[in-house]
Amino acid sequence: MLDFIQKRMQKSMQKINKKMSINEEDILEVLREVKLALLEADVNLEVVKTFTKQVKEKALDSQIIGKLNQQQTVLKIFKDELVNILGKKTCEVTIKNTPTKIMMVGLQGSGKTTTAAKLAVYFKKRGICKNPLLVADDIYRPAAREQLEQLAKQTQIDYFTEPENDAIKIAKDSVAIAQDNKNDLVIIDTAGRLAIDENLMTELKEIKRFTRPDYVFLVVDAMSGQDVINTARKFHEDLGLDGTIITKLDSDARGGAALSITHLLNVPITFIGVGEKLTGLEVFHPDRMAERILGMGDVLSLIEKAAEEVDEKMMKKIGYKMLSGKFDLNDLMNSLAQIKKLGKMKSILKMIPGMADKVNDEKIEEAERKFEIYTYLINSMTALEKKNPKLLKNASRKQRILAGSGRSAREFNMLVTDFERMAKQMREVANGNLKLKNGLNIED
Ligand SMILES: Nc1nc2c(ncn2[C@@H]2O[C@H](COP(=O)(O)OP(=O)(O)O)[C@@H](O)[C@H]2O)c(=O)[nH]1
Ligand SMILES: [Mg+2]
Repeated sequence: MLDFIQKRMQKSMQKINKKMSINEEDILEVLREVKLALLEADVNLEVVKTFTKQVKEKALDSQIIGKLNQQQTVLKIFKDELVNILGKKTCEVTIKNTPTKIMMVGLQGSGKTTTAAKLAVYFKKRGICKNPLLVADDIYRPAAREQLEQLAKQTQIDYFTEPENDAIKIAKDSVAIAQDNKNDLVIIDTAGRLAIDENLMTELKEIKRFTRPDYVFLVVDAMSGQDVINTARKFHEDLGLDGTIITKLDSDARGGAALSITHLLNVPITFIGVGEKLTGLEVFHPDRMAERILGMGDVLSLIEKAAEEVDEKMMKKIGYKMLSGKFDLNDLMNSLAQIKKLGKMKSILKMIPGMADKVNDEKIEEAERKFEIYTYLINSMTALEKKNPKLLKNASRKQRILAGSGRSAREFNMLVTDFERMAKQMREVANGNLKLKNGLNIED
């Protein structure tokens, strides 16, 4: 999601993180890059200007320059300002009336119908409502009503429409039906157009006047260009929006224009659509989104922990065994397993500033391949052989292991060579630099 902004932002942030101390010039340089990244992600110019101005003011504050933990402070300023742009508040939906009414509006194809069904599923699943009613009120497109009916059936959610082409009557009747039927939430899916037109707006205003919705949500496609801002402005002027829902954030859309609406119109993003399936809906959290974009947060601590374990604990132990001549085949497997572990986390690691270049695909693939082959071979060895690899020189032992593991003599030799090479390297280190041993600070 939002891959594009993410990559660019993280690259810029990385520069700050690499520096021992940050001066004014560094901040200005990163700010220039971030500005470009945001503009290329199609974030509205006015929004970008506000963002850079705020960050600049705060980051250039003499309080920061020359102080400890500058990186964190600067990163926090970027994050706070990003949160400001994405909207500090979210709009929480609660059942405040029976029934509570949500009106879905937006251009054609933005995802209204899908999102209406997603919302019903979401609220019901979390117990926010008990018995939602989906109302098909798009009377213009021939299959629009059937589309919602299908989704409602599929999810066993109540559904209402009328065959006559009177959108205002359908909306009005739906509220009465909901009262009779004890539906505590009514979600009205209205018609869209390719662009705004007055007839549509008049109809929507009438629907709003007769149904008095508790929430009017504008559904916006993340792939929209800058024109979506004017569209949203018109919807907001005519209908008074309570929130937007940005759909298709799972696509490679840059999303910047849709994300700019919040700041420009002061309308919060409530949910985001992240998939075609009905479970592809998430509550929008501005701070989490900002952290994700900047590459901060949970993932970072997870990686830090993993890297720590891989590098420090296990490697120290293996390193110690190597240095003291106790390194055996079990340790070889352990070190391969560590590299393999990194491979599994490759995709996460790549999201982190500074980590992408540390993950070497070829090395990981090689380790994965060897790990598999060596596992077969080592499993066919006796405990004594594993502890004392010299025994592998014995031809009858070799034949027994080959037969048992089903691996080739070439693979067997590769394992022995690998092991000897590592053991030799370690002996050299041990002889040439005994300080390292002390430096490892090992308690065994
Ligand atoms: N990938 C993806 N597709 C979506 C999402 N939301 C809606 N769509 C798709 O967008 C298309 C238009 O959706 P629809 O609900 O019919 O839009 P409407 O014309 O506004 O009612 C459909 O093919 C949906 O499956 C989303 O969050 N992610
Ligand atoms: Mg529709």
